[in-house]
Amino acid sequence: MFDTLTESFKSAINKIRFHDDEKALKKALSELKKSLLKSDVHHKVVKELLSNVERDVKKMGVGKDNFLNALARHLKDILTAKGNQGFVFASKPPTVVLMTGLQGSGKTTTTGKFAYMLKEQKKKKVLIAAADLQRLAAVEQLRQIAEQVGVDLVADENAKPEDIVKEALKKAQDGLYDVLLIDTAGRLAIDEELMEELARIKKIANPDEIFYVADAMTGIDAVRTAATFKEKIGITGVVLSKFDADSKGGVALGVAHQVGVPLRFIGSGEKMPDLESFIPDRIVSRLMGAGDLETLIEKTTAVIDEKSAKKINKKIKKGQFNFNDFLEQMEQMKKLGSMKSIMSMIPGMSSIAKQIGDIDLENSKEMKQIKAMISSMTPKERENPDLLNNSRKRRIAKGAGLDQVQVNRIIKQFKNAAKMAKKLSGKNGMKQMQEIMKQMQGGGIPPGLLR
Ligand SMILES: Nc1nc2c(ncn2[C@@H]2O[C@H](COP(=O)(O)OP(=O)(O)O)[C@@H](O)[C@H]2O)c(=O)[nH]1
Ligand SMILES: [Mg+2]
Repeated sequence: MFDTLTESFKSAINKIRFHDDEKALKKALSELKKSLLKSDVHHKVVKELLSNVERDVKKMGVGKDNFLNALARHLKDILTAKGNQGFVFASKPPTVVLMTGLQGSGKTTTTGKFAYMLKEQKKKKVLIAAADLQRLAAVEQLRQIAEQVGVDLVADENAKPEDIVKEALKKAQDGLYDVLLIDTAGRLAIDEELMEELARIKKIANPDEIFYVADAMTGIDAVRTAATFKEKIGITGVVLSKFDADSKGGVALGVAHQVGVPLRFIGSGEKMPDLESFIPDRIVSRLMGAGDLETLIEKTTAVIDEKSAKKINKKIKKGQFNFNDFLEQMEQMKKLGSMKSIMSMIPGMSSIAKQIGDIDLENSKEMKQIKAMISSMTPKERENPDLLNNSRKRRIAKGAGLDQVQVNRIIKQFKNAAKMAKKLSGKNGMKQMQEIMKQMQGGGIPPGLLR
């Protein structure tokens, strides 16, 4: 998610040794400054961050630990604004959330992502209200999203937004919903009419949270419009959408400090699982190359149930991992979001995440081939990969529309992966894994250091 920034932090950190002189510090700071500015972090934010770091390090003595600690501390300060972090539930349900933003910023998509996260990870009962009645297509879009996620929707193309909100509030209360998400209309630019409609809806809904969805691709404009919404409507959080398309990432670093409202979530793709909470502590850890295992664990425990994970583990250990297990694992992986975002949360893996780009588990050519191959197998063959002799492979290749070389290659890869997994699941497996990571990290920071 912050590939470029993480790289430049690492490089600056490596300029400082355990005990060093002020010249080394100057060099590291100037390198940081250059790359932060290049990443579109606002120049005032950069200046404040770096002068704070410089002051503290000089006070404590130039050295790697002092530099790391000062950088981590002041980064966290910059990323933090007064207000809630992550998704916060009202003390009395339903928690009412108003989604605001300009047209095309990603309000409707983000509404769906919230519903997905709340339902899948937090096991909450969610209701969505379609209060965008500017365009008929908007209601239909939300209807499809609600259906896809599997949550209830209040919508009526012929009603007024205010009436929809009233109806939704009543339904949320009567139906004992945990959360009500209200999707509103946006316009191409900020105007009186938009603000008046939002003010009316706000008055009726009396929301616990007002999120402003800003398009990360609009760069500095995202910050400016968020500030205007804060002033005119009063927002409690910012969501930066389309962060996957913004390779620089600096807006995310400056927005909380500049607007004075916490950045709460980041949208990292078009699909429903592509939403990440922005928790300053964790982001600092990630920026400094130490990964974000907490978020990863949160995501995986919500999606992967413990029982089946244990079952799979046992099979792997015994060398019995088969094609059915593989398909099941792939289904679960899909729920975690994009491969790139998962990788970037693992300590030391951020640079690799950058290299692998985005593997689309559903649509990549390889995945399609593997799925076609498995679906051409008999149940017995799926259970026992060792059954696959040449005549069976020929039959499978024909059924899947692949040639035999492709089938052989996939089976070989599968067997290698199963072998590797078996090795890693053994007694010294964790140690081996850590060794591999340490080598890949190449001078990075041990994850524990920042806490
Ligand atoms: N790549 C990417 N696209 C997004 C993201 N969020 C929204 N979009 C796309 O942006 C476009 C506008 O989104 P929409 O939710 O309809 O915006 P709205 O007008 O504010 O409701 C759609 O094509 C979405 O698929 C994101 O995080 N990443
Ligand atoms: Mg919309």
